[in-house]
Amino acid sequence: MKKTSQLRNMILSKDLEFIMEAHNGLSARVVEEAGFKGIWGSGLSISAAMGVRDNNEASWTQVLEVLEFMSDVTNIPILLDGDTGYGNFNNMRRLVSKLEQRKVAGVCIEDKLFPKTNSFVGDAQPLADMDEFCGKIKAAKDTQLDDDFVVVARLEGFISGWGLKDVMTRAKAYHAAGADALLVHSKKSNPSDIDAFMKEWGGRLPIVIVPTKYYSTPTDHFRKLGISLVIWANHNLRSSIKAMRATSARIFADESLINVEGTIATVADIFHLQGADELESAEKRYLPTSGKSWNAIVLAASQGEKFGDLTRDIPKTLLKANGVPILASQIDIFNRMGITDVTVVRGFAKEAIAFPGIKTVDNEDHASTKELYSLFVACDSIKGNTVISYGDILFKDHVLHELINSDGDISIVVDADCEFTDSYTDFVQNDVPYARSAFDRAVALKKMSATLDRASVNGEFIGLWKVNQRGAAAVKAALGRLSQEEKFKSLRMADLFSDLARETRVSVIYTKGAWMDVDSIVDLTHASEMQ
Ligand code: SPV
Ligand code: MG
Repeated sequence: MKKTSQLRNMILSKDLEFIMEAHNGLSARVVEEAGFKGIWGSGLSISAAMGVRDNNEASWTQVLEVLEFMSDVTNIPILLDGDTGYGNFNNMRRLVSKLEQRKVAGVCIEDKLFPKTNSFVGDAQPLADMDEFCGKIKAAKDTQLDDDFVVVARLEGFISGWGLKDVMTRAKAYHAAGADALLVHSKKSNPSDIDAFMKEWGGRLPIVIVPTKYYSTPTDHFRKLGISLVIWANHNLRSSIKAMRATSARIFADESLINVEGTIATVADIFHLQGADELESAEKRYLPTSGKSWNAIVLAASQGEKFGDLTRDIPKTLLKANGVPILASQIDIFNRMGITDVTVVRGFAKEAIAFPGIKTVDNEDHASTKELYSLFVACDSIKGNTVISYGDILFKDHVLHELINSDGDISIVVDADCEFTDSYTDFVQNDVPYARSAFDRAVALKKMSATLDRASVNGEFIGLWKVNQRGAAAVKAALGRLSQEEKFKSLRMADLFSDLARETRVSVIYTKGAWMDVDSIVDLTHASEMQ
């Protein structure tokens, strides 16, 4: 329901309703969370929170800015304490327009002079000319575009020491001018002004009160009088002053936080009030999949016997291309993409793999097993939104970017330009061959094997792939199945993918180049050139 309609309903309802003071976005959120159906945008509190006096020292546009924050972060209506309307009827018109634009549901104006003085300061404050004030009310009502916008006329007669007769005369005039409700203010410590007014008024318009000074009057008394709306006008501001003073004094005296930590709101509570949860879910919806929620597994257990002396003491993942260990390049590329949760499966010469910030899992059987078993030991790190890579490949940022932004529960990167060499290669057969014209077609893996018939080969798996949550579950289930097989320890990644491709869709992302398999001295030289 529109905020204006909510406020109008409250004012018109038969029940006694309550609104609570707020003075900024944060306190507005607190009021809404407490369960209140509306907010009083108190002039006293808003000015005090700015550190200035309640004498229109803050300009009306500065007040408007505060209101905009309050309105943006809440779903309940705000009734603004509009003081005297910040000028004459013309200023009032502009105020109403600006309030409506900011979804502020209503405004209360008081029959005093600009610049106003708070009702509890001094005695016998001069009142506005009655007819001039009626003009302001009419101007406000004529300006509002939304029929439900609420204009409350506030009677300061009792505050200024006038009697019931004069207050009543003005009340009738403001009613006739089109006010939606009247706020009858009193600074007595008992409700006698209000009692007298209500007796005579007889329910012609809804009545609003601010029982700051007659706070000990039981609320039921107001109910019985037929009051429509009670404003608790400044109690959040006052409570915050007391709490802040106590905290500041304690920390100042202690030169420590130890005695306050348990007595104040947690930082998590601040995040909650700021709506951090909403941002988190919006990020999931709107941000290109950032690495934040991703993790990576690098399968880096093998020695790489082919490299002879180069890998006598270190695993091949630590071979340097252009002076940088392959694994370091991979970690770097993951970090650049925002993926900081990186698990490296170590095996041969595991002590040599020690990079800051990485997690490690060890494949103790590295000498007699292949990369699939390394993945199996890292099973707990297959969480969903996980990138998995062989530890002996280099790839360009855009390849990883395309992979993590791709749809598909399980996606693998396949180079359509594969070579047929003596080295072990994960050849793939897909349902759609690579073609320039089919660049945005969805492609699925049919089979992966090192021994595919050449004619059916559509490319080579580069050793880089990803899973989302569903994909992770499918992979874990497949690993579970395969691990029952006797020859499990000798199975390869190709066996996993062929198994998966039978059960579920394995999406293929074609690339041409932009990666390198550092599998021979020759490749290593090329890798240096690629960097
Ligand atoms: C305010 O909250 O600013 C009010 C109410 O106008 S009172 O302070 O009681 O005047
Ligand atoms: Mg005020």
